[in-house]
Amino acid sequence: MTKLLKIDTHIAKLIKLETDRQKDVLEMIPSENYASTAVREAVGSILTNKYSEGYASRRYYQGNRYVDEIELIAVERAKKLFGTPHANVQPYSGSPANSAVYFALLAPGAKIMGLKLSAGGHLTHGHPDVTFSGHYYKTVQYNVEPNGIIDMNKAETQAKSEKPDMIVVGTTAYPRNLDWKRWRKIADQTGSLVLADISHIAGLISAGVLESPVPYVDVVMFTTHKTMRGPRGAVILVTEKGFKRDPDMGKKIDKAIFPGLQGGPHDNVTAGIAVCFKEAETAAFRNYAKQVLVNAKLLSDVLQKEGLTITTGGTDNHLMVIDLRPQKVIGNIVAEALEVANIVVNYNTVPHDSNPPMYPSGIRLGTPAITTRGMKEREMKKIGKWISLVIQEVVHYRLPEAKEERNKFVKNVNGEVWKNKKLLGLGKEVRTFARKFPLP
Ligand code: DSN
Repeated sequence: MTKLLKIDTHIAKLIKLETDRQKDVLEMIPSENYASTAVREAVGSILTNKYSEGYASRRYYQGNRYVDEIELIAVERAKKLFGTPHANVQPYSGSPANSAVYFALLAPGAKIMGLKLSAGGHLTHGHPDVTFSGHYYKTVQYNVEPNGIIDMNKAETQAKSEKPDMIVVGTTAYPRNLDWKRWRKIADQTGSLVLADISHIAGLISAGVLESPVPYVDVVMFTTHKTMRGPRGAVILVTEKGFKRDPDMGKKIDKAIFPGLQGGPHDNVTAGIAVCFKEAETAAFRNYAKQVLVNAKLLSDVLQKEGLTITTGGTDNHLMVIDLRPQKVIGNIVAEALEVANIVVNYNTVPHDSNPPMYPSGIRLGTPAITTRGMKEREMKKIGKWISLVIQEVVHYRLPEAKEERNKFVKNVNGEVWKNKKLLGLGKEVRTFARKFPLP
């Protein structure tokens, strides 16, 4: 970054500091990962200079002969990797991709049924209050049981009584497999379209270690920067089933992305997406995906042996949620204390959490990024013990009953944990350990 250092020293220095931070910590937010150097070279390339509104051979700008080829390669690789007849690689990210699917296939006011945010769904899956998906559509939300698992019989009863136009099957904090086949059966009885949001698990599905929804659903979308390990972006796929239901589904999705919602695609990102799909075709990536699952399962076993509660009692995928209600400490404080120890997670609601989302009772963590750095079973055992140690260190902090005291309480405790000698000492140990596993 020699030029950047000259032109804008401040930004260059901050990027350098962030690079060091990424090297120093165990990145365990399950939606984060490390893109390869090849992906980052594509994203940082001169393709950022180009405008190419439209689609290959149908652009509104001249000079797109190479961009056309790049986008077509990305589309063909997506189709091949997931086995679908149609792919759109232009969505800027997950929320725009979900918006486009709704705009393309639903009339305003249509009914969407999606998993509740607090149960591990996503805001755009029909949160009734704070997103477009709840404002411009009628929404009905399904929930998990107190054990954290979706009861498919209940989901079926709810769908039959609500008759949603679209069922969204997808999660951001759900550690169990999704029953694609059963959802299809339900949707066939209610006449609903099915959208699979596989943002978290796309890389694991493409590698064949988790079941693909493609044979069962109409549309699939995913972000490309999580387990897919590409740049920040998203893809929408239309399946054979989708085309059978509506032969124009592909065209409708494309039109909803451009000109419906977006302007010019980010061609540098499209190139990065093409590269990550090429990487995903390799045996090395398939081995990576297998190891992500092995690591997650082992880590959840170790944490449970340490006496911690994992929602649903374990994991089938790359993530887990620790329920801190038995310890009576909130996720915010544990997440901050873990950061002092150089372990980075996010605080999260647990199923049927009685605490508000600002002060939830859990933390969410996963293995995609640490597995990219080459960590395996031996390392999971160490990490599980460290996490448990950190929780023990902050277990005595109790959220005040009075709402007006809570914000100040969290601020004060967070200030205290950054002075905690034990946590700071552990932070040094974790940093030395993390540095042994280079970033791509
Ligand atoms: N922000 C993503 C996650 O962390 O799961 C979902 O969009």
